[in-house]
Amino acid sequence: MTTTEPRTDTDTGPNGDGAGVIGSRLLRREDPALLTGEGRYTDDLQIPGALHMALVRSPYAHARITSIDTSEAAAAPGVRAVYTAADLDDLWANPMPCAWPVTDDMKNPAHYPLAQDKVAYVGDAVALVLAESNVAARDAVELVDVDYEPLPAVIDLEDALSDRVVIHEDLGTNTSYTWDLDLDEDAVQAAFDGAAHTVTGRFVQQRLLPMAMEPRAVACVPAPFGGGVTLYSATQVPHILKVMAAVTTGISEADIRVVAPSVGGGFGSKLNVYAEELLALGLADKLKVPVRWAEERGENAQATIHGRGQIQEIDIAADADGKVTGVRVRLLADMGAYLQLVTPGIPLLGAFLYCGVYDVPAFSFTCTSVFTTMTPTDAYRGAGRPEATYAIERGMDLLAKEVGVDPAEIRRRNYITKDQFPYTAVTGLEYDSGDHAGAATIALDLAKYDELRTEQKRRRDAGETKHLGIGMSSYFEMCGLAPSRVLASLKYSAGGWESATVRMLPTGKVEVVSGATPHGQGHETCWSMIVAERLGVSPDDVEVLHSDTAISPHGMDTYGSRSLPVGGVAIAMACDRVIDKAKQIAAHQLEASADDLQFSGGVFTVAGSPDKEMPLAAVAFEAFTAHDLPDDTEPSLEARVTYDPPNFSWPFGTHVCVLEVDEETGQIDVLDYVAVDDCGTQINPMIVEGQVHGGIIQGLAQALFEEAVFDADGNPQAASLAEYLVPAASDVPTLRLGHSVTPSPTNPLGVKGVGEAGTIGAASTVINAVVDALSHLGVTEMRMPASPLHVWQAIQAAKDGGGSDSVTASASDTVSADRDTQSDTLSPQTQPGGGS
Ligand code: MCN
Repeated sequence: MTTTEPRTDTDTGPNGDGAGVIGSRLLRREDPALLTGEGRYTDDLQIPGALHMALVRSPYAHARITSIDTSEAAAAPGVRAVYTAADLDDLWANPMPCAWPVTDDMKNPAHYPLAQDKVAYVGDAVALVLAESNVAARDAVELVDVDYEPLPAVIDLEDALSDRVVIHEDLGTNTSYTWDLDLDEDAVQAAFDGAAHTVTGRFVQQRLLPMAMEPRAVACVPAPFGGGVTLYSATQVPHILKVMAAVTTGISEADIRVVAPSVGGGFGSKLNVYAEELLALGLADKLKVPVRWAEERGENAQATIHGRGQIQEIDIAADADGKVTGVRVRLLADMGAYLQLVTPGIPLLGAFLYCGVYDVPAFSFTCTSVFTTMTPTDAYRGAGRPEATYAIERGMDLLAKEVGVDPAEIRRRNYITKDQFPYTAVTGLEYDSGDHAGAATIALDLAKYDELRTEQKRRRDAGETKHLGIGMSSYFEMCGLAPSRVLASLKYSAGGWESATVRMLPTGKVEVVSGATPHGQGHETCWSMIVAERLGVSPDDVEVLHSDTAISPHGMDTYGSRSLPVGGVAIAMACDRVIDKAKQIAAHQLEASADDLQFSGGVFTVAGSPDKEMPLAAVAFEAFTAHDLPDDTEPSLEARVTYDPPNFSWPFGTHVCVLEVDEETGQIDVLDYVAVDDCGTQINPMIVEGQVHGGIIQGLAQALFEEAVFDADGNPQAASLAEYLVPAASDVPTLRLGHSVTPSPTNPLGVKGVGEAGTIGAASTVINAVVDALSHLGVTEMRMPASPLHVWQAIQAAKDGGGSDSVTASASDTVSADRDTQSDTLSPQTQPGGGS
């Protein structure tokens, strides 16, 4: 099925008997509570007697701690205790976890929740206060007297690589690892030797601040009489957190219960194990008193992980027709000061996508990662894949220019064709299904591409100074983040499976326990729809339980757009097992052979005996009373499935952005944005569209607005929402969505994930449009964010004859913005759309 127009909300809903629920636009059952302020977030929990924790954070990017005097803070009103690292040695069985040692010789500095002798970024915690109120704790932080011996900051990746200043002296170097995709380098060399065309791009993925609506929060409550500790956290990963907290603190895993109450977004940043979680847990357990902490927005900017942070170099070789024959990629990745949970693995997640959606026969990839004196980086929506897509999609535009064909045409010549699927890529991964040319055609038609090119020419011929730019990108998402064996080959420490239990209750209602952990994605709605469709019940009769390790003990949580293609599929499989067992019970009750039973609309019927039928609800009641079950049948009707998928799933699509650039001011106006995404079978198209909307805005934000700027001393320059420009609704265009549906052949629902798709496609689409708008002026590159100042600088450089390459972002551009850049970043009114 292919739709060329955005869907409307008038599509049919569920028909009441289960069939047709999947694919309907059921309103999200989560929303009434969230929209009326009834969400129960960690910081909303009423916990009598809890002590409030506040952290003393380093104002230096790099310094030796020479002394800490806590006496004045300890004597302040309401303060119960002040601790430094030395006071808390006995809380830790191990340093903070990094679960992705990507190479055997990867360098990983010991990282403890409080810095011991040195600080390595602004915001690194050196001491903590426990007090009777949050205000008392935060006031007392000001009274802790820390003496530092400042050391030089390292904020430029190439400077870091040179080891001019070694941040973790015991490691002897700032390089954490070099990782290669071990492919046929000779084939790559041959491709470049024989190429009719080659292009090279050098791109900077600036650091971004994840800005969830709810900052992080944690509350730890010890049970009386030694019954363990409950750790409430605004986390995406309660199950992973539980294991890692046990490993770090040495508290028995059986004594830790982790609950993620309502979580106000995460975008990857809450896929982590943070110092504050471990400190609150360790102290609550030690002192036998509840301990809580809630992050302030400024702390969010400093102490929650940052996203992106890479310098990319990509070379593309092509034959005379522009058919790509080889791709070579070199990455320099910014780890920040320490390795957090999956920091080192993020560039690897992109490694497999630098050939994009194209049929590329030769590929090489190498990544070197370095420590810097900035906040650690880690997963941020897309995690490696938006970066990879950016490089290849900017590269394809460069190639189009080099070959002298339209950007849409160069892509058409290179797409993996529909009949090549399943397609084994040069990396060895198998792409399940796709129709890239089809998605591109829908997108270009929706955008009215040919008419836009005519209008662009008209403006140029007329000498107008508001230039029209048309950009496109095609992408793969690579989601699911499984199977476990592939993760093992990448040295990821965990598996890629997901767990689900489906339980029929005596009244015919259904209880589902999911290991996935929603934080805005609408899982409760979608899981109820899958169960309704499978079991023939109403979605309203399905209760979904999740995000509490006492209720859902098994799980791998939510990230990597995995919840549906892994967790949702596990639910469907568990439903099927419930039906299998129910069939035996129904056959017994109906005195028929199970082979003669059919199940449809929630009712078992006997072939050839129209009067014999038994609803699933009645079977559930029989399974509960157990008065008359077949021999050797256990009472109860439930099934648990742990599903480890055989492959990643490969959603894909094409985005088109149309914008106007004012040559005189550098101001950009986005006029139109079209996205065609294909995530296989859509469980709930309205939720899919919401995911795509949010994802696109995050990619567009990277392209036009956001940058975590640091000065030369490593001081963050954009640490609040007044300085860090998250786009407001008024800054973004209406998004026009189309879609195609190419089911995945590797799972019974035919689904692929969608949570990151929008972000993966958007930044390159927007920047391609900006460069396209200005290409006739000689602009060939544009650093992100394409703020009015950066755009204006690129135009001036091109006019001066230097080509815009002279203002192409370099490592130092990203991390040590000069005064002009800073003031640009700091002035909302200079931003596209006026900022907000
Ligand atoms: N869905 C569907 N049909 C499909 C694909 C997905 O109906 N073919 C639905 C799913 O059932 C689910 C939602 O779309 O309700 C997203 O599904 P999926 O792609 O499996 O992604 P996850 O649920 O695993 O969510 C993770 C993904 C990631 S990695 C980030 S980052 C992200 C995102 O989701 N962060 C988010 N979306 C977010 N949305 C909100 N509101 N907040 C965040 O922090």
